[in-house]
Amino acid sequence: MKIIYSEDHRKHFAQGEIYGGELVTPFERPSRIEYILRELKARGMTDISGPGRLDLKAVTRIHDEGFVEFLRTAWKEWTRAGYRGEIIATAIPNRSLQQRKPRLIDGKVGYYTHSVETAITAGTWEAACSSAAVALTAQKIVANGASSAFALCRPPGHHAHDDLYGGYCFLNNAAIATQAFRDQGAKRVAILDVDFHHGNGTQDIFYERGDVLFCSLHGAPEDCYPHFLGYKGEKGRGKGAGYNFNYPMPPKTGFARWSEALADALKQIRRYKPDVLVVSLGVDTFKDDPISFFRLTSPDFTRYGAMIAKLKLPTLFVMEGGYAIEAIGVNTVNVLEGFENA
Ligand code: SP5
Ligand code: ZN
Repeated sequence: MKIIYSEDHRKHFAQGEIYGGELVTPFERPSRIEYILRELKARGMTDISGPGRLDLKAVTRIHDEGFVEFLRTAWKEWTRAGYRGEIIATAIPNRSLQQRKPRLIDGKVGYYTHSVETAITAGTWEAACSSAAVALTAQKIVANGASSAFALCRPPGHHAHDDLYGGYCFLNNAAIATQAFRDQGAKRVAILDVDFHHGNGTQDIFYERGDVLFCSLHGAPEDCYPHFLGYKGEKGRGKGAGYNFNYPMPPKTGFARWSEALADALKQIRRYKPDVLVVSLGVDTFKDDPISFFRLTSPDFTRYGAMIAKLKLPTLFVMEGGYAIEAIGVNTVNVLEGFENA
């Protein structure tokens, strides 16, 4: 399996994440990628190359132009305002407030985010662009006929909406790659999101579209982030009605229940007859993940990689979350090996 990776992910390294009222070292940190790379190499998956140049047009097929311009210029405006810390939203236009983009940078930050744990730093834009480029380069490999490819993206993407960042995500890499498949001739694309968290951004982006099927397995919104989307009853709207499947599950869910949900999602995907599959691959379903509550073990990741392979679809894996750093490499590569060896 070809693997695409860019060193530029390191340009995004926030010093602080708001967690339990404290500023802590972010769970989503550069070393995550180093652990995955090390494990890939240890297992002989060494067909690793860098991304091509990012075509911003592929990004604005999914994201709002004002949002992209905000991400590009936010750090400059923030420092020009005299601030010395990282960019963290304070006021957000919640219920009953105007949805209008203000002039002041502080207002723009709130306007374009949904979660304040995620800080923007000097290098965030460049890192987010490199992550999207990684996804698009791997996408092209699959579009050109490879049976699979792995986009080792960082920062992750599935919490990013067309005009909102948050949940450690800025550009929605999986959505951008999905749209690229469509623009290059795929009639239907299925997205399987196995990250512990609901893929709220991806769901919202494709919610009214019938040409993209979205299935997400995740912690129930009653009990965890992103709190405000991911219920079972969200089934799509308009042309998208019937093309959105959520599988929210409670604390302590282990592989028995989780894999039943996966089997159902795979059934929906098979029924949809997509030309290609995009997997939003987060391994924060692991039992020791510090911010999640599922109970998957390392061998379970191999097992479900093999289940996904049974679809026999061209498959693009896009890296999302996973914060049990010492195990992130083993768990991620287990999925890829389980898929390849099936
Ligand atoms: C890509 C991805 O996995 N993003 C996750 C973003 C989660 N951000 C909020 C973290 C809050 C964690 N709260 C855990 C409570 C445990 N007591
Ligand atoms: Zn996650």
